[in-house]
Amino acid sequence: MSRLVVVSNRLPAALKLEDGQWKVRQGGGGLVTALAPVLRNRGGVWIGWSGAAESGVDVDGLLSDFSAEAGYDLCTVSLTRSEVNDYYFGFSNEIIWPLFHDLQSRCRFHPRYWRAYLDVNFKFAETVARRSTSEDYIWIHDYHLMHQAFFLKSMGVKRRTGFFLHIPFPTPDIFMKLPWRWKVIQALTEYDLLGFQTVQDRRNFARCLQRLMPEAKVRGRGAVVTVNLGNRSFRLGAFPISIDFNQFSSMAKRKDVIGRTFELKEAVRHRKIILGVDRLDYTKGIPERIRSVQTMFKRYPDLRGKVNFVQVAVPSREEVDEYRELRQEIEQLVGRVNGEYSLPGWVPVHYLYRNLPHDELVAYYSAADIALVTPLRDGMNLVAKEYCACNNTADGVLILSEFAGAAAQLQRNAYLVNPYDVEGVAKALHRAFYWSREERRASMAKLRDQVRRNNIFWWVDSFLLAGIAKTLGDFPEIETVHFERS
Ligand code: ADQ
Repeated sequence: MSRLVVVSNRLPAALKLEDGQWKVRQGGGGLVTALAPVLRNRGGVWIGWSGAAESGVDVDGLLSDFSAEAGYDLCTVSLTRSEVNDYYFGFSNEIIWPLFHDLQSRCRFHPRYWRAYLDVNFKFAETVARRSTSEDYIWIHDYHLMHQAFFLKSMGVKRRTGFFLHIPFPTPDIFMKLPWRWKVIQALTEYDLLGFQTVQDRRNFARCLQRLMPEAKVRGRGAVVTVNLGNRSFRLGAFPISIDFNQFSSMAKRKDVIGRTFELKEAVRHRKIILGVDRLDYTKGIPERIRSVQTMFKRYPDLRGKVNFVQVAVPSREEVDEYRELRQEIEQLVGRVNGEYSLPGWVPVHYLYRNLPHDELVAYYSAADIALVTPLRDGMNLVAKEYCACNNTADGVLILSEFAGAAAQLQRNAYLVNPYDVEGVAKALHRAFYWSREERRASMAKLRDQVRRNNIFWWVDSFLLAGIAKTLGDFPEIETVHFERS
């Protein structure tokens, strides 16, 4: 029986040092949100780094309870402090992350980072080789681990491999800045299937490939195409990631969540709520968004006292100076707007810097009249989809950046904006505020339909069908391991 082996930089459970003791915590971020429901109770394996760069910690012991609960095995790859610094903070987050989000001026192209990236990829590939069989399907995730198929092949290990890139793939003029561009492209050609969030990303990859390897021939049309390269071929596809629609929608209908939603609305005296929810990252366009809200209050005095902007930001990469500076910038901007526009009994911007429990996040989504999702660039953006799923009354408005992958799917019924155009975003907010109930319902009902149909299970099935002509149903659920072990 073949199993799914998921490989990603981080495991879905993270080890955190709290009061001098290591604790297991459910990991955050889009990838975990998307993949945890996929492996649950299917007896597969998830290989990744635990988040603890220390030796002498009984990582396996700490994670075994989590594995039993989750219904699949967690297998850790341990990293040293300097590997974490150079491979994760360095190559992944100071080179690939900004470059692939079109922010090349933020890149630091250190040769040391590249070497560490290769060493760590090799380490991961050794673990994959050891923990899988030739029957398994190896599904590798994201830009940290682009060299897995390359190293498995160079070790002589035969595996069926698929790679999914969660972030955008840049155009050739940006990608060509990467000093190791040829080696990265070559490594990616070793996968059997390469998945991207949008057709645009897939096209960008094909153009970079043809620029660097003119002998590569791309054939076919539609979502999945074939590349012939020498005596082998592999496939490229666009697979827009999604969410577990029913889970969000039904949580929003829970009595306690409805109660909490009401409390949130009451707290702002039933004024309209504009909501932003993001990991605190410079790609998410949070300062630009606050400036747009500021411009909205300046240009449209009719909205003063009638609307609240709530920004929820999840702490992210707090060790990095750039992220600390971004946090300060956001806090100053919030202070400035509130200083300028507050009235007795009304504070225009509410800013929450924390991770919210799932039901609390859903209550915020349900309470919001307008979701303001304006990343400068984003692979997909799950927040946009989560907002639609929670909007059971279907009378909210989604304002969405044209540079989010989600725009390719949701453009017809979301209000698309350019996040750099603060005047344009302010105007969109003003218009959305006055949309009639019928207009809101017509658009939101279609958005919900789209997200309901193209949900996370549809995403997994499309990837697996393209990769191995199987669907999730071919990896049937098993008895919860939890009971067998106790
Ligand atoms: P991320 O950049 O992390 O993911 P995103 O798609 O926005 O981005 O997902 C963020 C996730 O974090 C959402 O599921 C959201 O619910 C959760 N979250 C946000 N704020 C939260 C809070 N305060 N408390 C708790 N949870 C919160 C990367 C890519 C994206 C891509 C995803 C999936 O950068 O472009 O959509 O992977 O492929």
